Amino acid sequence: MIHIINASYISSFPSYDTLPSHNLFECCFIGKSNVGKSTLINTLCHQKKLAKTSQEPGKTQLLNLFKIDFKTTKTKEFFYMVDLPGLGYAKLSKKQRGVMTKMVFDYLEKRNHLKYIFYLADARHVPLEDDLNILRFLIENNTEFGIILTKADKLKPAQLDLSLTQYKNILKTHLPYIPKIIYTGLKMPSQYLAILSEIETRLHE
Ligand SMILES: Nc1nc2c(ncn2[C@@H]2O[C@H](COP(=O)(O)OP(=O)(O)OP(=O)(O)O)[C@@H](O)[C@H]2O)c(=O)[nH]1
Ligand SMILES: [Mg+2]
Repeated sequence: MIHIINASYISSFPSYDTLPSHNLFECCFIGKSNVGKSTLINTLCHQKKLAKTSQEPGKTQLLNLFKIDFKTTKTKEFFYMVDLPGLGYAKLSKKQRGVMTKMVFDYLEKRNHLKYIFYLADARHVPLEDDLNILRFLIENNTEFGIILTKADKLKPAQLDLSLTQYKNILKTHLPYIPKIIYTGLKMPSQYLAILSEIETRLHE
């Protein structure tokens, strides 16, 4: 298993083609505003303020690049994570929303360095048509991706089971296959290991 030993913020970029070039693994976190993308990056990296979070949706507005130092039993290496603005943040003007949506989708579609996408959604809600459209886009775009259902700590175990089943059932009827699903929540360390394991299997592909 990989261990993240350090993580640093590199910079924020306004478009996919202004991000620096590299030849390492890069993954990103997408999803609607406020689902917990920035919080997840901080938890994975054991830092409270690496990626900026907020109770107010719409905190992340640019493509934020982080360098992640990790070690295995044999080596020390690094890869990159990108924190993305939330999709469909209602309080922005239509024009601003359009700019941000284009920034995110251009990044997903055109960033050659991007090797894996984590699609985050709130474990308390079933996927809606807009979620399904994004998932269909990811499938059509041929990028490898997985789903992370966040805020599972807000559900009782039986409710979480039910939510997961309902989520999968809806995907089954609307998508050609069910992607890998991991749930996370505060104080659920094994789930974070499952995410690192997804990253680890793809680091050197
Ligand atoms: N209980 C609980 N709260 C969470 C979890 N993940 C995130 N939150 C809270 O949800 C709020 C939003 O978290 P962010 O990480 O800022 O969400 P985001 O997806 O980055 O939001 P944008 O940058 O606006 O797109 C914060 O108040 C977090 O503390 C979780 O797993 N459990
Ligand atoms: Mg954020």
